[in-house]
Amino acid sequence: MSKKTDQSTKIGSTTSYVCPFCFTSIDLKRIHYQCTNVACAKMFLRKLSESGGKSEYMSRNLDEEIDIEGSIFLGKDPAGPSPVTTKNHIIRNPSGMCDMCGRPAYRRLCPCCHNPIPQGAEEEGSTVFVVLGPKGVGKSHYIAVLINELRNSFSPEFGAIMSPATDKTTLKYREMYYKRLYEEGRKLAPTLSFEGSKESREPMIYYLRFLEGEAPRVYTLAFFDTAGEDLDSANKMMDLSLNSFISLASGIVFLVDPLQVPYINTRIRMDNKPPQGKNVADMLGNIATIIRTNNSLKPRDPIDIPLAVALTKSDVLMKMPENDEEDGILFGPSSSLYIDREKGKYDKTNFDQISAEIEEYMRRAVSEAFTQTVKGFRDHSYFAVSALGSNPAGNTLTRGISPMRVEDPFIWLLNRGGQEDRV
Ligand SMILES: Nc1nc2c(ncn2[C@@H]2O[C@H](COP(=O)(O)OP(=O)(O)OP(=O)(O)O)[C@@H](O)[C@H]2O)c(=O)[nH]1
Ligand SMILES: [Mg+2]
Ligand SMILES: [Zn+2]
Ligand SMILES: [Zn+2]
Repeated sequence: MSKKTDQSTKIGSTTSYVCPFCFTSIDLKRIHYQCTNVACAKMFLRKLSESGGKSEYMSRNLDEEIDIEGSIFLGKDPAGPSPVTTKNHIIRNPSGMCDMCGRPAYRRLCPCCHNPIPQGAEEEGSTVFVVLGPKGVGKSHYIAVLINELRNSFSPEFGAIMSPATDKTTLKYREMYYKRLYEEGRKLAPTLSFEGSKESREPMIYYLRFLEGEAPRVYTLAFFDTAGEDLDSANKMMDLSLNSFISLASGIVFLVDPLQVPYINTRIRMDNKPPQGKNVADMLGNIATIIRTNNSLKPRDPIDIPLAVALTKSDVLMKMPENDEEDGILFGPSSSLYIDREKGKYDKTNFDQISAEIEEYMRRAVSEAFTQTVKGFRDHSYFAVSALGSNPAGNTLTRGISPMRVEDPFIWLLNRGGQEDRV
């Protein structure tokens, strides 16, 4: 798992690093720093006021300087009433020496958004996973449940520890996902469009530390939840600058909702059936076009970003058929989905078996055009997951949350790049 794909080797090599917060590819030799000595911000502000006049860094508080880059990143006016401020002096000099106390500063910041750059960025780069798919496919529930599973089930299984990178991630996950789903037992609301909420642009970032082996490895994982309507057309994705994070991703999870697929929708018998959705081949085609444009590839060139295609809500496909028509779209008892993966390792055989079955299923039920578009991604695999484990009736999750195989695409993505059996 320590080896990256071609794509991420390029972006995670010794001097360039993709900031998982703002998706800028930055040169690690030209970054900003922050001094942990709180006397330095005070000294900086005192010097500014002694030299007379007003400075763009002076806030209302005498011990806090204005973080101009951080303010702009969060859509706040640095000269306005509520800019982002900090008690820790920011050093915009790539030497990393504090211009106040003269000592080296160890806290490294992205020069664009002033979020932290972790230790190990040189070696491991950042691993940005984006979860994409049309409206209502189940992206938010999948991300919410995946994070919980990775922390509480995957990590102990694989000898890892997953921790949030910043307090904002802790807060965002808790307030926007965990509380509602796991404490209140309610479904999540549809995600707001990027257009409206700039704060939603920030992904949730976690550090995943593998403790076993000769050298501990640390991965920076960014989970990015998009609103389905923002992915409707290539133009819209460009307008909202979604193209940069998609094109710089180390892995894409593309979700397909079986209930929105016309062939399945018309045959399945169930309550609370959602309406049929748009053509998923078109949406994945748009994503492929955006990546090729952004990464200067020709229209038929293979894409190097690994693609995991996952069928969501598979709980609804794992019931007893009520008639022959249903029988043709459900996963019977001989399905490979019922075979457990071997724990604590990358079970390639199990994943290959599932991938072959789901690919054939999608070719039949979705379209040949879809499986062809998937082939445009050099490294791809198919999965079937369920975040909730059952179909919710109404807004409350009366049957609780019992996820199925949510971690599979993630285990596969972590094992891209040639070295198998790493997690
Ligand atoms: N049966 C079943 N239904 C699910 C599952 N996950 C989500 N759903 C249903 O699908 C609906 C949409 O899920 P979301 O996670 O909000 O979908 P989304 O892709 O984030 O949608 P947007 O944010 O609007 O783009 C939910 O309200 C649930 O009713 C699952 O694992 N099983
Ligand atoms: Mg959502
Ligand atoms: Zn940044
Ligand atoms: Zn200092």
